[in-house]
Amino acid sequence: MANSGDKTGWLPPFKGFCTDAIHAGQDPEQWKSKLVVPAITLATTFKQEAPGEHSGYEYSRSGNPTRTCLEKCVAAVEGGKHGLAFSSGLAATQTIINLLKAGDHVVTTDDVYGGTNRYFRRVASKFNLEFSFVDFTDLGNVEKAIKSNTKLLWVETPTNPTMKITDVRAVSEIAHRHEDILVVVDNTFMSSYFQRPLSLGADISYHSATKYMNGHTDVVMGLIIVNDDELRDKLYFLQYATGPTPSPFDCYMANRGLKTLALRMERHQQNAIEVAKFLEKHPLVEKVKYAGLPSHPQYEIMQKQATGCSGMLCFWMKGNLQQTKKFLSSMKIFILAESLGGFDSLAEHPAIMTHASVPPEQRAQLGIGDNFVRLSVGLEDVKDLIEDIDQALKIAVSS
Ligand code: P1T
Repeated sequence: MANSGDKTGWLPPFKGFCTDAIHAGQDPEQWKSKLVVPAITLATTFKQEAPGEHSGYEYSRSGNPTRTCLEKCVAAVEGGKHGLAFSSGLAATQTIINLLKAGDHVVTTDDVYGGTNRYFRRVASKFNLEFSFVDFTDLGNVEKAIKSNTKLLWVETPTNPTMKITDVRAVSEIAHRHEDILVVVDNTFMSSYFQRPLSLGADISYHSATKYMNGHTDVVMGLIIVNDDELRDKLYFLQYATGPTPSPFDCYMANRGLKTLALRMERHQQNAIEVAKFLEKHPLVEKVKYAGLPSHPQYEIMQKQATGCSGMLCFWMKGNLQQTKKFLSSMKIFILAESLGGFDSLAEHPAIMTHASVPPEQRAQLGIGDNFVRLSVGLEDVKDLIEDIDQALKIAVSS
């Protein structure tokens, strides 16, 4: 992934992943006082020498030095040209959807994050945008769903919460047979470390950086990475014109989180494999889905397009709603909470929590039922995590 060298300092250098995560966009020479870590630039506005003559920064909605450091670093670790940071994942979603116009059609993975589903169905559709929710594991469904007004394919892979995998190369190839269909990949569950959708043919890579990219359960943020200059300019214009920008403090925190992304992801994966294998053998567990194990139905695709797998997994308990609730509230290390991708292990009940807004019939079709649990395996000692799950399962079934 070589690049010819960029004199403006905007393009990332594309060195090794950890080198980029630590150095891209962070050059001390950009600061008068040669700062080794970026300043948190709180100023909302910047002095101009004469009207229209400025340092490159005018007003913090249109650009902020701390945000620039993060955006350069994000572009580098994702192997892309341009990064854009937003005040939440959904703010980034909204900005992408704002590329469209009334009458346009979007084909989306059926099993997307509940908030994405809600935004598509209950907000964006009010503006006469049309959404088709289809199962992308069957490429025939994608081909069939494309119509003359289709302008965007929204791919979440792995999906939240049932961990379905989409073949990003194949879907991009189908979309790009049409002149004007963009492919967006929600890369939240994988992070830039394990999956780089732009290199697989997607047009836009997207993250809820609230999760792995920041990784410390203390920032809500969205990220978009693109290679195409024109697309970057359109997204930047929408960001500037509608205002969903992150605070300089959050940019500082997310930029700092990226420094350890590789180390964190390796450990998330290592722990999750152990937890998934333990659950697979557990007599109180009906089924486990972890995309890094051969038992996953799309394991082969995962092997082709990703270099590893994160800490996300889901399973179906042998039990009813009461027992599943009991399991979740009996854990002592896993915290019962929404969100994922932080250092701390979290567990949740998607049907009641993150995916409550998905229509019940769609939830039932996807398998998001009473006994369905999602885990975000964190960075603790895996032995403790396994013991925690085991004791909670035993309490639950005896309740
Ligand atoms: O929460 P926010 O930063 O706005 O990101 C939305 C979002 C987008 N895409 C995926 C795959 C997500 O998982 C999320 C947020 N998800 C949760 C809060 C959750 O617990 O699943």
